[in-house]
This record gives sequence, C-alpha cells and structure tokens, in this order.
Amino acid sequence: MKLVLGLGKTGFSIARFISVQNIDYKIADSRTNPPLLSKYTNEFLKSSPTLGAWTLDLLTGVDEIFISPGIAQNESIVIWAKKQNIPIVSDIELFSRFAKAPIIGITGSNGKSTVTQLLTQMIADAGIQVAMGGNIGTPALDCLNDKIEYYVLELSSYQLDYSHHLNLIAGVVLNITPDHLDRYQSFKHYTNSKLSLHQHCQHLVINLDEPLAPKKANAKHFGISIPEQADDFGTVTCHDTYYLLKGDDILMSINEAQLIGEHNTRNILAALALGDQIKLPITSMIQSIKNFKGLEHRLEWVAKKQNIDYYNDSKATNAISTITAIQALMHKHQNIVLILGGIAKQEDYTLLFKLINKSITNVVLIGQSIQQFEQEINTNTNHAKTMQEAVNIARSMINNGAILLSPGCASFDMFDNFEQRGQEFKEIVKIKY
Ligand code: UMA
Ligand code: ADP
Repeated sequence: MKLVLGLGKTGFSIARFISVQNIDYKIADSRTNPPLLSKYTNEFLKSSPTLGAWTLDLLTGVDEIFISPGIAQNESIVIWAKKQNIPIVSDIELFSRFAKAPIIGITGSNGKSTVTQLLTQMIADAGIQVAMGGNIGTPALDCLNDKIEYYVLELSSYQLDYSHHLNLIAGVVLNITPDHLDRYQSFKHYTNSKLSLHQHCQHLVINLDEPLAPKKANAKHFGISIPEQADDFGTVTCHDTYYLLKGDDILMSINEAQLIGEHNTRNILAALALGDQIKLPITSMIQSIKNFKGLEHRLEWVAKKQNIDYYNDSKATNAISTITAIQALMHKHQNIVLILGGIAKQEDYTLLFKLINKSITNVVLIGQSIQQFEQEINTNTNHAKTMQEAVNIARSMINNGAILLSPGCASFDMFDNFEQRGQEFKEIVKIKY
C-alpha cells in the first residue's frame, strides 16, 4: 500500500495518477481542511483522506510514500517513516519512472520559471512536442502524455530533497542565494539540496558566474564574460551594448530581446545552453528569444502614464530578486519609487538596504515588515496599508521615472499569493491612472 502525503496540487495529481494505475493507496494531510479536499472527495467517492495531525498508525502497511514538497523533512511523519526505512519519494521521481520522453530539469534560487518558460518556447518553436511542469505550477504527473517528445520541469529544492533517482537528459542550477532558510538547517544544506540536481543529469549546464556551482569538465558553461570554449555561451560588450556569443560567434544584440536586465541575460544564456545540449537549431532559438515577452509578475512593464513607467515585479519574494530588479531599472530610470515589504524572509537584507540607501530616492513600505525595514532604510520613506494607498503615495513622490513594485517579501499578510498582489497593482495602474 502507498501513502500519499499532502492534499494540495501535488497530492491530488499523485492520487489521480496512481489510481489510474490501479495502485492501492491512502492519502493524508496534516491540515483539517486542505485546499483540494472537496475536489478530491467529489472525484474519488470511495476514498476518505485522513486529516489533521500526523499519527504513527498512518504508516501501518505502507511500503512507499509519495510526498508533497510542502511537507518539511523535520515533520514527525517523515522522521517516523525514515526510522522504519519506508522510502519517501517526490512526485517528480514518480513522474520520471513513467515518462517516456527525455526530461530537462531547471532549478536555482531565482530565474527558474523564466528559463523553464523560455526553453519550452524554444523547443516548441523548433517544431517539437513539449510539455512544461513542476514547481512552475502544473504538477509533473499532470503533464504525462505519450505524444510528448520533451518535458521541461522547474524543480524546487523541496522536490529535489525527496528525489533520489531522476533520469534527466539535461539540467541546470541557475544560481544559489539564500532562500527558504526556515526549512533548512543552514545555507549549506540549502546549497546541497540545489546541487543534488547534478547527480541526476546526463548533460550539465553550469553557470560560470555562480561560485557555489562546481565547474565540470564535460559540461556546457555560460556566463557574462567571453566564453573560453567554442561550445560555451557568454557575452561581449561593444559600445555599451551586450552581444550574446556562442564561442566566438555573435548570436544577437541583447537589445533585440524584450527581457530586460543582466539577470535576464543570464537566464537567456542558460536557456540557450540547455537548448544547445539537446541540439535545438541556434537560429530558431534566437528567434524565440526575440519573441519572448517574459512572464507575468517578473519585472513586467505595465504601462507608461504621465512620464512614469510602472513595473510589476510581485514575484520578487526575496532580497536578491528585488536587488536584481533595481539594478535592471537603474540603467533606464534616474528616479525610482520602490514599493517594498510583506512577510520578510529569514535572510540577510543588508545588501538590499545598502542599494536602496545609495540608489533609490523614495520607498513606500507595505505589510508586516514595515517596522523592521524602516529601521534600516534612510531614504525618503512612507507607509501604506493597501496597494491602492501605496500606488497613490508612490505617484505623489515623483513626476517622472519609474514606480516599481518589487516587495522582496512573501505576500500572505495582505494577499492570497504573489499573483494576486501583482494583479491588484496592475489593475490600479491601468484603471486609476
Ligand atoms: N501542508 C501541510 N500539510 C500537508 C501538506 C502540505 O501543512 O499535509 C502545507 C505545506 O507546508 C505548504 C502548503 O501546505 O505550506 C502547500 O504545500 P503542498 O506541498 O501541498 O503544495 P502543492 O499545492 O502540492 O504545490 C506544490 C508546490 N508548493 C510548494 O512547494 C510549497 C508548488 O510550488 C508547485 O507549483 C506545485 O506543487 C506543483 O508542482 C509553489 C511554491 O511556493 C509555487 N514553491 C516554492 C517556491 O517556488 O519558492 C518551493
Ligand atoms: P523563480 O521561478 O526561480 O522564482 P522567476 O523567473 O519567476 O524565478 O523570477 C523571479 C524573480 O527573480 C524575478 O522577479 C526577478 O526579479 C528575479 N530573477 C529572475 N532571474 C534571475 C536571475 N537569473 N538572477 C537573479 N534574480 C533573478
């Protein structure tokens, strides 16, 4: 008997998949009212999930556990199962056992979704049937389809922690900066979790600018400098413009891409290197880059109104992604008002505060982190209780330049999720201004 742990998107997709395979299972969630409970009981009339605090008897008769990524390794059920030597497996590993087409895995602290989406587009543009899933939103098992020729999966460290055997044709750890430190004993543990992806890949792509990712002789590399090897990807600057390179060959000017900022140049290089690992035609990949508009809520340009450009970077939920957004816009705009705050992560925000104090003239603080952030920021600062108030205040602070929503924090104190936070910002900008 299998035990499915968690009744969110992942648990639901596992239950649906293994019931089609006629595999005997039971399902449990430590929440008394998990988000997909009614959907589950409507679809699986004969199965009643065990809800509420974990109990040891859940493990009786269980030979394998399929676990949701949100369940941490220090949860009692995980500790008990490990003591009893019951294998604990992610939905990604289960997927990998059944997928008939090659799988590409993308992890990293930031940029995963952008690279996953861009690479998927590159594969589709090359006329190949491709499916995209994993941490990006669609559970991997929901993507399984015999017509698919490639799978592109965004993988979180949580998913990697429970994945012991993945068969990936290619993969990349984009970058490693502190995140999810509430879930890991230390940054080192988090780093190891990310780097565990390497053990699953036939062909590796390595970011030369990431000191924590060890260089490998047979990998394809990318980085901002001129590539040392003919097969690697990099850039060269000429008259203040970046050009993308494969070896010595100039591929395109970065100005022809719609994505902005050096971080996105890195994301593009990563996607190119992965695409090259599976032998996609370079010309087709270049066209895909030129057409790619980027993802909603990631440094998304919303509108220009009365000399002010509005950007929605609601997906920036940690310090480094807000730093990245500021650095990307600093080159375009002299005046930037930053809307910042929410539930601060357990990480060091010092570098962000330094950058703000040096380069940002006005900040509007929102959410639970107001007091914590206010003590560190010595530029002109205001508070707002709602997004509407935040935009109103930001608007009153400048006559030209940019208003950037890049909270650097989780959204749950004021919103359901980062999508709702970004959506509200965009609606206010579009309707009220
Ligand atoms: N939970 C319990 N008890 C349980 C099961 C879950 O309290 O028995 C809690 C978790 O602690 C967590 C929440 O419920 O706070 C959701 O966890 P889940 O594992 O049920 O989540 P799913 O709905 O299955 O969604 C998961 C990913 N969620 C997490 O990793 C927390 C989604 O990534 C992913 O899109 C989805 O599978 C499909 O693969 C979201 C995410 O926030 C976007 N990921 C993190 C990130 O990107 O930073 C890693
Ligand atoms: P993820 O899926 O890893 O969260 P996204 O592609 O959704 O990454 O981007 C999230 C945020 O991270 C963006 O708003 C952007 O500010 C920042 N970001 C994106 N790519 C990078 C990168 N390569 N390096 C640093 N920050 C990045």
